[in-house]
Amino acid sequence: MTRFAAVDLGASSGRVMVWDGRGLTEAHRFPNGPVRARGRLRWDVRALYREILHGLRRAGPVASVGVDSWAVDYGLLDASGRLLDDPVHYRDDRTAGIAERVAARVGAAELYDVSGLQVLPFNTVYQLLAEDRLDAAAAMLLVPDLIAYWLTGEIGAEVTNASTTGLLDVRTRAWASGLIGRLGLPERIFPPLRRPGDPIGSLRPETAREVGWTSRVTAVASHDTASAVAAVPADGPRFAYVSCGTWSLAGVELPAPVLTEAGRAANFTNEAGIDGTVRYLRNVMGLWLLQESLRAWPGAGLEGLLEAAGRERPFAALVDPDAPVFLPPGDMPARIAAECRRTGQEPPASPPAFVRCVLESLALGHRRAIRQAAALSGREVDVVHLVGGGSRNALLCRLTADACGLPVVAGPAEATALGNVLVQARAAGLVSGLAEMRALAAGAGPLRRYEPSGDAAAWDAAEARITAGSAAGAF
Ligand code: ADP
Ligand code: LRH
Repeated sequence: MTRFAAVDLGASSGRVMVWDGRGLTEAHRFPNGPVRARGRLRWDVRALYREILHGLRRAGPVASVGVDSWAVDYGLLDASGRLLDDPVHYRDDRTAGIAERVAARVGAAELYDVSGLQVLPFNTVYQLLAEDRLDAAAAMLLVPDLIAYWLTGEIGAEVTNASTTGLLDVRTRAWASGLIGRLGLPERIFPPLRRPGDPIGSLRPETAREVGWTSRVTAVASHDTASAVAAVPADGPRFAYVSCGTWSLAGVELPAPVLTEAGRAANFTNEAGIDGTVRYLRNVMGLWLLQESLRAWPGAGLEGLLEAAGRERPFAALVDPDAPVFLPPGDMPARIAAECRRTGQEPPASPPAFVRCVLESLALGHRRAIRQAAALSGREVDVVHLVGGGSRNALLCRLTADACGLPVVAGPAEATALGNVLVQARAAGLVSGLAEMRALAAGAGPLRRYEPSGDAAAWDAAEARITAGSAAGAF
């Protein structure tokens, strides 16, 4: 049996998973999160690399390894290939005001026409413009490309993740040299592009010695969301997805980008998927709202809180989950309470009430993004596939089905790692194409179906409350 390993770095945990042709097993899981160092919020990428090597050692020999992670963040290498500093975390505030300055200089419509990307304050393009080490940089490597470089010694930029930089041409999927030049960014730092399935190289001899075996490393859809969408267990085109972890990425899969003014105004993104597909989606703030609330309640268990939240009064308090005030780390319950007060609502009075507020607000965020994606693209949607860690949250799945008025199929929870290994299996000639990948994903673990059962008028009224309250502006 040919085995493949996925290195999958999420914002809340990293894991090394092994595919044996039928299912995935976890070789190693380790926590991840922001660290403060040298005046910035950063990722401890060297510690992550040590965990990855440990995971690969535990995984045992495989035919190939693939690496994916969250998008947009990068490390800079100097001319000798050394990392200049730990990557800055996308929740750091160094990009405050930069998107507005760029829009004033280049024009927001023109930027969108080139890259098709939604404006998020942390897009790589804005981070690079806030960078103080560019002069010393020979290469900019997005996080999975940096890990692949350390594993193999080979430099490149995988295209699905490159599409989140704001500097990739959405039509040609090549670096947007004209835009890069106009923004005064050095062309030399953008490495040659590679596509999912391309060979990257073999483990460096010293890496192979450390893990105890050797293998090739294959480019996968290295943007975690692209891998997750590749493993959505859909059996036709009429589906929406929510890739639900730290973020909820909610939208549809299309054969070509939608670059309309209406899509830009709604801040929809056209990110690159595998096989030329387009992930037409919006970022919804996701389970970050819950993760960060949990940090404020030491000792509270997730399972008990979710159970209690299920018994809380519906629609007692709602917030716009995408309010920029929720983006940075910090006291999340206090910020939710402040948003409730600002919009004339009584703040939740207990942790379960906060959790109820977060999950209903998120379900409404999913509804808004999915309905807008369908309307803006013309794609009809019969079912919502909710994948990622959030698919283990039965209350959130039920609320999402009720809010959308559509069935939700929940799972796989490890869709990202599945998409990662299945691209490798396809590159090895063991899997035929996207349809077979999706069939394998559907068979790889239990899926749960939630039929919409809620009161549609109550959800319409809840949405109107959020829309009325979002005067502060959402992404
Ligand atoms: P990321 O890749 O962004 O780190 P994951 O896809 O791993 O995120 O999802 C992590 C989230 O999944 C957690 O924040 C948590 O809310 C949710 N989750 C994980 N396990 C469970 C569970 N057993 N029950 C409910 N929610 C869960
Ligand atoms: C999800 C994700 C998302 C990006 C964000 C930075 O993990 O990759 O698609 O917008 O992280």
